[in-house]
Amino acid sequence: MKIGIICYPTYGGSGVVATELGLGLARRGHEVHFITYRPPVRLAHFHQNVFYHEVDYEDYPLFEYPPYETALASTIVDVVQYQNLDLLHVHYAIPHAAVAYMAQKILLAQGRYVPIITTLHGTDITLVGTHRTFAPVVEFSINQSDGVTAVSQSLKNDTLRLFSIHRDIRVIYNFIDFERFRKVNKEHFKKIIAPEGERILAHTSNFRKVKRVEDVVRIFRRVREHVPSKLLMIGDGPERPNAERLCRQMNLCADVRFLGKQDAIEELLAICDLFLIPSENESFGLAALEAMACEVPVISSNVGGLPEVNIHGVTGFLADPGDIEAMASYAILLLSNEAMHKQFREQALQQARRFDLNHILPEYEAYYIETLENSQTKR
Ligand code: GMT
Repeated sequence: MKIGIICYPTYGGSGVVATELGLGLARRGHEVHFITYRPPVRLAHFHQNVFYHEVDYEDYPLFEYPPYETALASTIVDVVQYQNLDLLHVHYAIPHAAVAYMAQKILLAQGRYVPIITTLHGTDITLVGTHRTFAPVVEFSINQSDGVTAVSQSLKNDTLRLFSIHRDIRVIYNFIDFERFRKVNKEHFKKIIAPEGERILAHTSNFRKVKRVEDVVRIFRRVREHVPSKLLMIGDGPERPNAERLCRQMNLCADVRFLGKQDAIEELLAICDLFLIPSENESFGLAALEAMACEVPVISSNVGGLPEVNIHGVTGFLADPGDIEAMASYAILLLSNEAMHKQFREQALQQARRFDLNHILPEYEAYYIETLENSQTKR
């Protein structure tokens, strides 16, 4: 198949999933065309069967708001025509589903039908998508897509609850590439971060409000009172200055490292003992899955799709968002009991295996074929 992938090229989870999916499909012999405004972050190397098309944008002094959607639609039309694509797979509904719909209609006027699959990722539904400035467009473009997937059962339920949807939504879970995410020996590195054998806790995110990053710092303070430990804060975003300020106020700076955006997350996870993800909302929690694949148990909130990934009392523990005391107590319990910690590490890996790329990728392939077949009549 010749597949066009439209996504955000940044460090956000949807862009990561889209890129890893494209690379996986290319390895299985499909021709994959990324259409984005910048090369996706995880598309760092040359890959056979993978092509990159930058959105062709022309600015003009009249435009107070750049008409990026128009430029993206025009680029999609051009790539579909020139590369003869079979299918468009758009990640994150805003604005990609609506833009793809526009491109589809332009192409149809030229006598060509290209089916669209929209993958819903999270905040496009649960947070931004429901705002009045987006909701009618999100709802319409989901209903108009030829296929729609959600990355968890919880996100599917949220979509059906928040919007008036009269079509099926397929749950296809996010996945993990075990070639990359697995525990490797980085003892020398561990000694630098935790020279006295302290426990290492980690958090990775894009530091937005929804991640409750300050809770991570507060949980860590409680843990550190009982267990000698260090905290790695990986990623960047609007809440980072607040989290750093809180560390100063709490006199934690000697034990907390803000590492900014990192490409080799798996090397950092390799030295970690516990992962914290206390989000207000989380449709899936890819960051938690990446940790579990590296044998790191997870303390998370119990919202959205997190309970589908992190199993309470098995791969880690869950608590209500904002319940810092409970999360800290669970962390202390796990870090103070060597046998339990070892068992949770093993169980985290077992659970992560359910989301192996090699299981999930064929689900996407099958869904592509099904969608192509169902859209035959529209051609
Ligand atoms: O909101 C984010 O943190 C980024 C966002 C995205 O779409 O870029 O992530 C969402 O999609 C990820 C990949 O499917 C999921 O693993 C995240 O749970 C989800 N984030 C939220 O729901 C907050």
